[in-house]
Amino acid sequence: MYYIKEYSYSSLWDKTPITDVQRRNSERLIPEVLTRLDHESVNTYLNCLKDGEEKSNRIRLAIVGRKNTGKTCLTKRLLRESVEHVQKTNGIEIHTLKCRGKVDEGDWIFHDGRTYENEIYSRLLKCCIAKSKANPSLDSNMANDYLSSKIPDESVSEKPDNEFNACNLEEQDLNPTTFYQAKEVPVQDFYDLCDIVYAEIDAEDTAPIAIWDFAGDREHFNTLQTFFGQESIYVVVTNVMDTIENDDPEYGLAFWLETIRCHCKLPVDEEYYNEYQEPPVIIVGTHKDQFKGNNIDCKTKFQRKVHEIVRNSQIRRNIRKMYVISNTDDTDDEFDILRRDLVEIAKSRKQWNIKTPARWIHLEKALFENSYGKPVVAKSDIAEIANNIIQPITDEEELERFLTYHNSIGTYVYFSDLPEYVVLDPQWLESAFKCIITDNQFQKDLVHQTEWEELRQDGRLSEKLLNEIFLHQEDYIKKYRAHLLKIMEKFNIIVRPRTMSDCIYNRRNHNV
Ligand SMILES: Nc1nc2c(ncn2[C@@H]2O[C@H](COP(=O)(O)OP(=O)(O)OP(=O)(O)O)[C@@H](O)[C@H]2O)c(=O)[nH]1
Ligand SMILES: [Mg+2]
Repeated sequence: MYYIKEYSYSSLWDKTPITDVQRRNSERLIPEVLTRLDHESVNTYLNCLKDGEEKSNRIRLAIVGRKNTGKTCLTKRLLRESVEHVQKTNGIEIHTLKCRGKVDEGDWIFHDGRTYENEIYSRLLKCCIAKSKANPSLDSNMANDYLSSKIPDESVSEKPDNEFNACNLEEQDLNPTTFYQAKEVPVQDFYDLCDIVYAEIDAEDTAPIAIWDFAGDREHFNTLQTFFGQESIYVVVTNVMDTIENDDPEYGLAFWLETIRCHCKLPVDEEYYNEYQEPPVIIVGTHKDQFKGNNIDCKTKFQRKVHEIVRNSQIRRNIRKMYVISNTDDTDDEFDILRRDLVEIAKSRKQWNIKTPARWIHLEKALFENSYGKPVVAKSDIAEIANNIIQPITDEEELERFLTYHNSIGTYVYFSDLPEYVVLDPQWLESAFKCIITDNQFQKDLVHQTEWEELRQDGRLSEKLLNEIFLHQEDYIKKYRAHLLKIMEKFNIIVRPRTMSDCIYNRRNHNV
């Protein structure tokens, strides 16, 4: 490893637009110790990674309900996007990094083009600010300990590759005394801090909002349940007119509420003591513009009908609020009410303000940088990456907690009982499911007509047909075939009969 001497900072510093940092500093967002970008700044950063914490306030909205009810339109209205030319959703559309909720007032802030990388830097910067404010006089002993632990073993003569050679940085002095006196710090940490100090941060406390817009078609229903979880706030969308006149008992509002209840059931004791049950559910009746009568009438009739539907179900304790809206006619003010309420609901939850280690953000950053866009990574590779970050995570249990937590908030898909792989991109998993569970893909293939017929008629998915389906997939789906099938079995999307080894049954007994 190579190290950078303190005086080298200034030459790098000259190349960067210092005025930006000074401006932010004058706004008192970033403590001076960080903006100096010197030895102490790096130490603050390292201390932050060692024992800093992040308030993990993330709001995840799951927009569900039967098809054509206006889920995508609602998503777009919430995001202040146009509802013209809205297309039927095919699977799930995940909207992240587009908006945040102000913690105090509940108003939403909209971002234009913030990347995942910017977001990670911004989160790290917030942790560093919190850390340096909590501990203005830096603990130099801790910093020295850290630096000593980074001094390379003198017995190792071969120097590893250095990606920063091009910057003409000084090579390390192997004498530990000179090393500390020269106040050297590892070059990577310094570059990390440069990126972080320039990150955008909100002046107020905000929480990122992710919106998952689900397809309402029956064909997608089996696979989409895989993405239901306790952490989401469920927004169940229904057409006001259909609900008031005759809620479809098979696939209408009652069906969706019952699905949420089944998937997200809490242990009995928690249910018993809480007035409200988790997860929160709000019901949004759309197409208010088609109701013949005034708004109050529409609301009253809708609420009465919903009460009737949930009267005998436990789900009534999950329902926090009901709204009637028009995606086409209402002004943005109507949606502002909904936006603020959603932040309020998020704030009322038990998991609001829980803290996670700042080093977890660094691992997220490392996974992003090391996966090169791969949607799936073996858990063993993740363990390796976690072992090699600035503040390594070597404890298997901590890595497990990191992955389980990120599964729960929807960053990655990871199941402890299928621990081989981690899906870094949930949208990829949903696309991969579609290669099997889809209405009309591949069905023109006459070669396997008999197998397709069997699948349509009695849900039998032969190994031969499965091979054919995967043959047409991209390498990244082919490669993880076994893992994909295991996930589908876990969620009963497909069932392998015990008595037959040569076939897999799809649970659905009609078209896939
Ligand atoms: N008049 C009126 N039309 C609406 C309203 N909301 C949605 N629509 C229309 O209903 C149709 C379906 O809207 P989407 O938002 O695509 O419905 P969806 O629930 O996302 O449908 P799937 O993706 O198939 O599940 C579109 O033609 C919209 O323009 C509303 O409040 N009033
Ligand atoms: Mg849609």
